[in-house]
Amino acid sequence: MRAYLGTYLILLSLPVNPAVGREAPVTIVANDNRTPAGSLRDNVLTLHLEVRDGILYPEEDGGPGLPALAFAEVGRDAQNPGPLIRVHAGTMVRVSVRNPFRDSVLTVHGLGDHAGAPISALRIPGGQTREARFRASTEGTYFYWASTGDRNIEGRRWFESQLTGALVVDPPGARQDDRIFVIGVRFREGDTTLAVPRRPQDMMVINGKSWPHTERFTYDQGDTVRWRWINPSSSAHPMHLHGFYYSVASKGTWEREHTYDGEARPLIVTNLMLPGETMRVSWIPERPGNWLFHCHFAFHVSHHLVLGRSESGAIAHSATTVPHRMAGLVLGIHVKPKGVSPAVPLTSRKSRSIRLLAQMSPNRFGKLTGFGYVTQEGATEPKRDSVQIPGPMLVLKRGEPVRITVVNHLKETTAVHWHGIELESFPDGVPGWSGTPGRTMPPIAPADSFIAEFVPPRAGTFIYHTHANEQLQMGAGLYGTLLVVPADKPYDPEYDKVIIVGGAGPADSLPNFESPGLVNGSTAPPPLELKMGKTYRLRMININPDWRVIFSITSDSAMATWRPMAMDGADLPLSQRKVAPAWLLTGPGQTADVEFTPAVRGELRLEIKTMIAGWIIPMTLRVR
Ligand SMILES: [Cu+2]
Repeated sequence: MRAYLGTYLILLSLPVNPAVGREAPVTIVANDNRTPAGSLRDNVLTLHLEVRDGILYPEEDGGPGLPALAFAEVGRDAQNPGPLIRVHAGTMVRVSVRNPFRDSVLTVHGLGDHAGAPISALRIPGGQTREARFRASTEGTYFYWASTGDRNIEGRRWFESQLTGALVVDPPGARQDDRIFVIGVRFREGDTTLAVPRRPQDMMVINGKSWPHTERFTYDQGDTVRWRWINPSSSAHPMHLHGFYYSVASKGTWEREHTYDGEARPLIVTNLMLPGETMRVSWIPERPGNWLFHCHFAFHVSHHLVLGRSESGAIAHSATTVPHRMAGLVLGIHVKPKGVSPAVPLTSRKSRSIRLLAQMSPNRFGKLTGFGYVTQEGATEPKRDSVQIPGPMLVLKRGEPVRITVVNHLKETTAVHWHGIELESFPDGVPGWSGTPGRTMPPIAPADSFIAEFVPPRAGTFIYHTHANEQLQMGAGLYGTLLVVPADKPYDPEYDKVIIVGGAGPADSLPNFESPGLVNGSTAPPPLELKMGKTYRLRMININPDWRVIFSITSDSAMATWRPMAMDGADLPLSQRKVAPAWLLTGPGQTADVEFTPAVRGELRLEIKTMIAGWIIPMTLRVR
């Protein structure tokens, strides 16, 4: 690995003499995965691939560039993601791969049939070509990927991080009218010991492009949208859709796939895609306007991913200098009106009014400022530095119109997203984006306010949170529980127990740009008093900016059980409400309701901990 890296660095930093047999870096073009590579004759796909040194252009074509390796079809441009392999089931596939690097072995994974047996890797010595031959028997969403150093998917960092391409096997004769998205992540640490110090530069792309340069999609209201998503990157990504639920038809990896049929298909607004995972989804844009599909890790949609920053490397938060903007893993969607949106049955003609203030509280996290919401009751405004972290729980009634006035008492612009609520585009909360042509939601300026009006159509556990400068604002406390209850079943604190996990400070000011965790606003939440034999509804929310979080309940001797009831605010079908071990992995932007009935007196441990090494916050369940 070291020998290879050394060669590679020299290659990129010096003019290359063609006489040594290696070529200068080429332009790597973004691949929208619409055109299958290779040639198909007599049910045989023939494809010749090679790996090249190149430069990625995640923003404008010809804009700031980053060196990386990429796959190319011989005789064509190098692409990121690599050339698309897409065939109907039953097709014979012959793929050759050339390794141009004399001093390293290239290992290519995933070029094989997906019937269940492990796919053997293609090991290609330096300067040589090898061929994989297989019949693609099993339909699904897969990918191929390569390493020059026998690294696994999570171990591929910067130079070989984009050595990946989609491999899709369609049912025989099926239309290919869906779209395929490959997520790319390239991490590169800074190095201050170099003669010319290098700043850290991370890149995150969808089909080779970073927001706002990702492809824009226009759909007709009511049409079904079909997507395949592939995450061959070294990171997890909780992928969140604004305004609508999506249905997951399959989940898989580069090697195999699991399909869900009928009501077993998860209906969710966020799916946590782990490194190496794939999914096939569909959704119906029922309401017109502008919407987003994006990763819910704050860093993965942050200004850190904008290339070509100022020479000082300074990153500003204040609206008076460089305003925050999104970058990275964001897709923009326009839905054209076509007919009428389905109306929510009203349970009340009158709007409920809420006044929600976004405020700051100095020295809330050590010397760092906390941001938080507070509601105004009556005519007197709360004190300017009074905040609640998490924000006050907003309890709305299904079918009752609500009119929420958001007042900005911060020193920078903000906006509130009503996460999981099926609402109109304008109040959805993405500043400068939400809305329809001619009526776009503005950022809420300091001292200004914005009125969000909607009718929640579904009872469940939702979230409200800032959708501006999330690393700072959400990490520092601008999030809260949004509970929608049926008109005839009010919130019952004796039954409904909310466990909300948020950030513990502004991520940009913390080590690794990571905000640790708080559970119900605390690192040491008080015990929950429960009665033996009584059934409770635990409403678990992960709205931490950075961490995958596991919720579990254990006694001294064993893991407890619970009954899953809802995901992301949508009730599970009866067939899915089966008693299961009390263990749940969540990504930011996910909520889960379970019913829990303590069977014996004593103490149980509800543990909230990060999936990878990070932090643990236990909560005692005291059963009497
Ligand atoms: Cu992400």
